[in-house]
Amino acid sequence: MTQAALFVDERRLSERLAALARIGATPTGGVNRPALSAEDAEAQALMASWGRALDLTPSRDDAGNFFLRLNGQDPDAAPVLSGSHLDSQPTGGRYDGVFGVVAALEAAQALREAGITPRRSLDVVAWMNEEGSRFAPGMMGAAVFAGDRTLADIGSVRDADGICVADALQDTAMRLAQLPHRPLAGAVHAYVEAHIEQGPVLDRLGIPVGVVTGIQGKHTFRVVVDGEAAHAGTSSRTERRDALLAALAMVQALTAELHDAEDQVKFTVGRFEVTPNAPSVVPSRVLFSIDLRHPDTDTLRRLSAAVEPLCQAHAGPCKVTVTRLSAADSLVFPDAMRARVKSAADTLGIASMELRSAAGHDARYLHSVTPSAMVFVPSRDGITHNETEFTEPADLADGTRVLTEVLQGLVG
Ligand code: HGY
Ligand code: MN
Ligand code: MN
Repeated sequence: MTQAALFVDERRLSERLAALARIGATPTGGVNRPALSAEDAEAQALMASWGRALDLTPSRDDAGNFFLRLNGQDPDAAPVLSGSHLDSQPTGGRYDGVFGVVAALEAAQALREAGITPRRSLDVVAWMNEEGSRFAPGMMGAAVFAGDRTLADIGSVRDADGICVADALQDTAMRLAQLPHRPLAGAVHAYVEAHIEQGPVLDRLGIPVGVVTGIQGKHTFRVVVDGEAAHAGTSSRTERRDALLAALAMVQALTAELHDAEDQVKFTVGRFEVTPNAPSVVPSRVLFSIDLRHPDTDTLRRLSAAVEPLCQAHAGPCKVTVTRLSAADSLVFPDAMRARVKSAADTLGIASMELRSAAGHDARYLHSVTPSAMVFVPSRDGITHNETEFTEPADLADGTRVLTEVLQGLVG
C-alpha cells in the first residue's frame, strides 16, 4: 500500500501554521487566542474551510471540541482520533497545540492524496480549552469527552471578566452555527497527538522526533486570602489584616517546603491578583494560583497534601481558602502505542528517542479511554509559553510524517 507519509508537504504545513498564527497575533510575534474567544472560533472556521476543501466533514460537540472527519469505509468501526488544541496562553507561541491540529489535518490530506480510503474514519480534533488560562483548570474539552468532567462541572467556571464557560460555549456555537453538531464522546479506536516538546532535550541532542513515554503528574490550586482594606497612612500595623503580606508568607513557605535539590518538583505561582490593587489601600484580598508537578505520583500526592496546611499556617489575621482544581497522576502510554511511533520513525529513517512529557496535554484524558500515544518535535532552546517559541519547518514535517505513518497503520 502507498505510504501516505510521502505526501506530507512541509510548505503547506508551514503555510497553514502561519495562517493560524495570524489569528490572535500579538504585536511581538506570538499569539493570544483564549479558549472560546472570537479568535478561537475564527481558527476553527479556518480549519473547517480547509477541511471542506478536502471533503472532510466538520462538526462540534457540546463541550466545544472541534472535529474534521475523513470518512472510513466501515461506518460502524470506531474512529481513530488525532489532534491537540487551538487555544493559546496570553503570550503564547505559534506552535503549542496548533501544530498537533494542523499535523493531523496534513495526515488526513496525505491519506487522501495517497488515494487511501481507510477502513476506520480518522477524526482531526481541536480540544476546547487545553491551556486553562482564561478558564481554569485546563483540558476541559478533553476531560468532558473522556467523561472525567461533566458539562455542569465546567459550565459555571468564570473568567476574569465574570463570563462563564456555559455562556462562552453558547457564544462560540452561534459564531460557528454552520457547523453540524456531534454527539459528546463515543467509542475511539486510538488517539495520537503530535506536539512540540516544550523542553530542550530533542533540540540539544539534534533529534527530530520524540517517542513520548508518558506525562508527569500535575495538581493545580486556587488560593484566596481575605483580609481587610484599610488606609495606608492611618491603619496601625498591629491592627491590619493585610492579605498581601499573608499571601507572600504563604508563597515563601511553599517555596521552601517544595524545594528539592534534584529540581524535579515544579512549583509555579503564575497568577497573583491583588484587590483593590491601589497604592494607598492595605490589600483586602489576594487570589493566587498554584501549579505543582512531579513525575512520581506518590511524591506529588505527598507534596500536594502539604499545600493547604501550609497556607493555613501562614494566614496570620487573614482567612485563607484553598481549592484544589485538578489532581492528575503521572501516566505512562501503552508499550504497543509507543512501539508504533518508534517503528514509524524507523520505517521512515527518522531519528527518534524516548522521553517523558513535562508539559500537560489533552492526551492525558484520551489515555483514560483509549490506547494513546504522542509524537514530539523539538522546541528551539526549549522555549515555550513564550512568543519566541520556534520549531524548524523540517522538524515539523518529520514529526508529521511519523504521525501520518502511525495513523495509516491505525485506520487500517
Ligand atoms: O500546562 C501545561 O502543561 C500545558 O502546556 N497547558
Ligand atoms: Mn499544548
Ligand atoms: Mn501550553
